[in-house]
Amino acid sequence: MNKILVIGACGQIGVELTLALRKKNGNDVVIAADIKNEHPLLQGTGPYVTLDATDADATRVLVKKEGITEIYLLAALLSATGEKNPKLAWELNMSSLRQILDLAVEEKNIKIFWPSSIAVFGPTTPKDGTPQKTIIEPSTMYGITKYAGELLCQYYHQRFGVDVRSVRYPGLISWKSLPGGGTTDYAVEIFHEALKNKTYSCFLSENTYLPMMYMDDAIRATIEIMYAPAEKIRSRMAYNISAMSFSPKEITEVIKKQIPDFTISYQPDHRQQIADGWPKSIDDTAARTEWGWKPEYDLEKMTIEMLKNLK
Ligand code: VAH
Repeated sequence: MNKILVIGACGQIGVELTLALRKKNGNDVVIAADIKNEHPLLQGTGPYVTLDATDADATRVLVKKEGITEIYLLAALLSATGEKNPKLAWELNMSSLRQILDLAVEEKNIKIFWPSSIAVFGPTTPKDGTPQKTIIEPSTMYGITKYAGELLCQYYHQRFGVDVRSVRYPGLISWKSLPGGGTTDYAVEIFHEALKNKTYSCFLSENTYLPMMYMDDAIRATIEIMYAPAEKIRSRMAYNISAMSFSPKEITEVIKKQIPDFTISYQPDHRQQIADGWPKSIDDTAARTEWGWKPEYDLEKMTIEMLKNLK
């Protein structure tokens, strides 16, 4: 019998992943956990516990008491916040992962999902059609924790047989829950501002191309990789997954088809340098051939969904 724990359940991915896992498995077998107060969209949909992802003892007690068989570890500091507090980013992102992997060694029957990011790639990585295996020299603390985490996952799989699976999420766009502290967050803010004020001041320059994905695709990719037969998962670092790439200028043009008098201005800030170190587009052939990944949302379809739901 599956018993699932989502750590970081109140974040941008966590809220939607928790709801999707409850829909798939039943509400009561999915325990949502976060250090924050329960997100309004989760209230009344299933069990919730307050948990500090870096508290190894509390996590161990919860996992053993509940007989957890699957853990989704989403707690992390993202790229922009991580640059403001690199020490905390390393401690939170790495200690939370390390203790979950150690738990899986102790308990034997725990399957783990842990998100990596295209932030593992840095300024020396080829920017177009970035392959899964290439030059990987992250230039942000967040990217460093994600690459170190991928290597840790591969080590724990090879050395101890831990069944841990991971994908490199691109920038994620959602309407149910807000992102926090990311460099790609402009692509969420722009929709809110377009509807509220019909204008947006963008913190990235107009031709900053970045790989992006609608949250529904990201959640489906997460569930598909977790429920794929183990023999299909050939990489225990993380799979590139991709759906689209666009610039602030391009997304503005698509929004203007729905809101003709929307205008944008550009005031690049410290996040521009982070974005400039990331790929423009991603090659996700391995995910497509090994476990059947395929996106369903492009920029047009996502824009219609975002504006319809935010209205
Ligand atoms: C960030 N949204 O901006 C995250 C993501 C690829 C970007 O990892 O930090």
